[in-house]
Amino acid sequence: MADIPEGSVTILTNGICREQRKPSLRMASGVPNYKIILCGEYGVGKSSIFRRFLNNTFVQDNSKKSTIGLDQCTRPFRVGDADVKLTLWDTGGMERMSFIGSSYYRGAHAALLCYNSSNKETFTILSQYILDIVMNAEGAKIFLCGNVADGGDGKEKVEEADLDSFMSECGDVLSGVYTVSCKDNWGLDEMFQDMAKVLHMDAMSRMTIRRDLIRPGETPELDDEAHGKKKGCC
Ligand SMILES: Nc1nc2c(ncn2[C@@H]2O[C@H](COP(=O)(O)OP(=O)(O)OP(=O)(O)O)[C@@H](O)[C@H]2O)c(=O)[nH]1
Ligand SMILES: [Mg+2]
Repeated sequence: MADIPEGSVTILTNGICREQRKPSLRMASGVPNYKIILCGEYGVGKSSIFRRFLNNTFVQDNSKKSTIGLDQCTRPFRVGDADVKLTLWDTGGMERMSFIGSSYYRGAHAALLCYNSSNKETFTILSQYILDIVMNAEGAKIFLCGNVADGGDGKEKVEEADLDSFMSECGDVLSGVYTVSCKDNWGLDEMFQDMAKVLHMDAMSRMTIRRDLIRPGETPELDDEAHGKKKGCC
């Protein structure tokens, strides 16, 4: 294999080996790039959200094929008068505990925690995922996304009262709560745009706080430690 640049990770995607830079956030020399990982139970629509982000498509795939390996895609966004990028990472539930898992969580600025609003089982397990994120992606912001707002053909639906009670227990650790439908292409653009805004505003306020600590001539860089301190969990 060719020399891997410093700070890169090697990813296996469906058997294909490829290299990529470890995400870091350079504020002075380039456009800030925020890494967001998709989390949540099998079949909640993580890859469907990824596809909407990638090329605005939807696949009604009933073959129950789980995502294997990792995938990632970067898109530009505008926040106020600043250019920023979001890089969305997708993996299947089965990869979470494998060796791939650590690359997935490493350097994440945020996790988009997804559930299927027409399948309550995917909702009741959310606190376990929050714990996972807090343990493995220290400092990452957590955004909650209820997919399948079109109703789907699921089992027991997630009611407004379920969400209210979850929010009263775990609301403090969430930086945003969204409802979307990948099928109807509803709520997704607004969600990505809002996440870009929240992440960038947060990074900017951290930059202001850290400005006094940066010596002249140094490039300010927000790295893993700079995302913030470990949050508590519900
Ligand atoms: N009705 C409806 N179906 C959806 C929606 N989003 C995804 N689906 C369907 O839900 C199924 C699972 O979607 P995926 O995107 O593969 O789910 P996943 O979370 O990536 O699953 P894993 O890779 O196994 O973890 C597919 O059949 C999708 O077509 C939605 O908004 N509405
Ligand atoms: Mg998937």
